Amino acid sequence: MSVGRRITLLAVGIVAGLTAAAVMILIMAAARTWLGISPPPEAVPDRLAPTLSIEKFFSLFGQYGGYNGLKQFGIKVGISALVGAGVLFGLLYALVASSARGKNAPRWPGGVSRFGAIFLIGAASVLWLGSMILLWPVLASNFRGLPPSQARWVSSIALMIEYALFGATLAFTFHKIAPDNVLLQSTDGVSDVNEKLPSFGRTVGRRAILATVATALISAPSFGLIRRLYNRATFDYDGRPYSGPGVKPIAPNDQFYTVTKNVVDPNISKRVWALEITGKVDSPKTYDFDQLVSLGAIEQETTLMCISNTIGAGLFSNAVWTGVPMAALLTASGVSPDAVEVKLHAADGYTDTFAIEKALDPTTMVVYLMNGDPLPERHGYPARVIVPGLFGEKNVKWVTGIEVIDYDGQGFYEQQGWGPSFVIPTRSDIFAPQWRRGSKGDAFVDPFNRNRVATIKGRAFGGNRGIRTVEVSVDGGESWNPATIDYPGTRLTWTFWSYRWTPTTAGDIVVLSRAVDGEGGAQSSEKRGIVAQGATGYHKVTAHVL
Ligand SMILES: Nc1nc2c(c(=O)[nH]1)N[C@H]1C(S)=C(S)[C@@H](COP(=O)(O)O)O[C@H]1N2
Ligand SMILES: [Mo]
Repeated sequence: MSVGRRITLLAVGIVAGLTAAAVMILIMAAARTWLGISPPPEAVPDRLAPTLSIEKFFSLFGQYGGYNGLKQFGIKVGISALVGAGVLFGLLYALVASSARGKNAPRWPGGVSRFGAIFLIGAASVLWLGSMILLWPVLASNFRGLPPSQARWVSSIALMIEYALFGATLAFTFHKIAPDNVLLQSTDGVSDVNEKLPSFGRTVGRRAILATVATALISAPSFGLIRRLYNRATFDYDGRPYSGPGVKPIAPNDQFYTVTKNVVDPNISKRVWALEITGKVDSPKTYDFDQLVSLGAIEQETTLMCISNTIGAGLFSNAVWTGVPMAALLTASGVSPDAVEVKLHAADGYTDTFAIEKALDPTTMVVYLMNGDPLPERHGYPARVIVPGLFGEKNVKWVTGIEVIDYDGQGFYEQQGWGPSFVIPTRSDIFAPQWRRGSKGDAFVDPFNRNRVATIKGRAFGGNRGIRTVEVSVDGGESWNPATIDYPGTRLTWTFWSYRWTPTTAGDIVVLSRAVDGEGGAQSSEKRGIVAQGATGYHKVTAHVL
């Protein structure tokens, strides 16, 4: 075969590969949009994220502009990889199909050479099996809310269909552009020398252009779907704090702090959503939404805080939740005496674990209302777990499964090395007047005036131990004065406090607070970062007194 023709056939392979990639991407985008099936560009990062160490995780944040930058990068790499796979398999297929065996093999419908087809079926099967093994833990996710046992099947079959369509489109397109009379022409060397084959380049060229146009047409709706998903992406609300002088004891739903691992959060359909109780129980059960609601409605005010909340920051909010105690669900299924923990599964593939004793505690709930309204999508619609006293990550949103396990399991973040304790240490901080975080620490924005009274306000939180007292120091921690409790909250919530201060000397003065929790435990003064068990230490804010 002449070099020119060989190159042309490779080019045909690339065109066919790109067409196949376009079809696969369209199917994946549609399956994600309407069926909530996570495509590999989303599933692979979800699978790998928990395997990173905390240090690696944070250094990647630094490299790619934070969690959001990293998420965007991951998706871009994923989509490029799909296109790259198109090019790679297109080239491989061109080599296989134009090899002596490929050309001489019997034909399948569409003129597909059996040898080529066997190659593609083999490659697709290997890729599918590889994907099943690699992605196994996240195949149980379904962003429309199918419970894990069903989601695993649906994800596996979807992957198989996606890969099969890719292979079929590739082979079909390749042979449409370079059909047998063209492909076989070059076997006898004679016609090769016999270079009166303007038709080869021209026919192939014309068909390749048609295939390229078809690829563009197939890609157009994918762009539309991907843009739609992108518009729902979490970039503008992941890591959103609730802080500043305006914070209220009960955070409005649309201002409650938000943290999510996802690029695009689940949009769950109540009709497909279900909650499975499985594992070490006598009788596994599945509840649909109405069945869950019919189990009862207990209201419980509870404060949530992210483990990544630095002292003074706002990944921290309080709401009134309504739902069912998890104990009711567990005892209805009969917990085995071997039970050690519950492992929670969510529609986004997120998992987390805590001790069975904690799961049976009457304050641990599966909730479906937040401040009286259905849970907002980003806070876990239609149902989430509330587990007072443990960091936010254990409060699994979009919950679809409660698995009782007889070992010490590790969830999404614990695998990275967070913990092992997720008990929220007692803390207190200042939210008013407005302060700003700078390189030299936190400082009030506006100066204070000597001999004029000012009100310092803050919050204190003792996990599920409540808050007994709060004290404020206006001399850098030398002496402490009791603060007034403005909103006591409950044992499961934060407390709001205030302190009226009349500065008497000019200069820079450090204001601090400290709390004692409801069990008499004093807030630790030891300065500790968020890694790996949450921050401790006093909140210090510098006041400039004129
Ligand atoms: N399914 C699921 N649940 C999740 C998360 C998640 O990414 N997926 N993030 C966790 C983390 S780290 C925190 S801090 C809280 C935040 O809950 P919020 O956004 O309702 O404030 O949800 C937790 N539950
Ligand atoms: Mo978190």
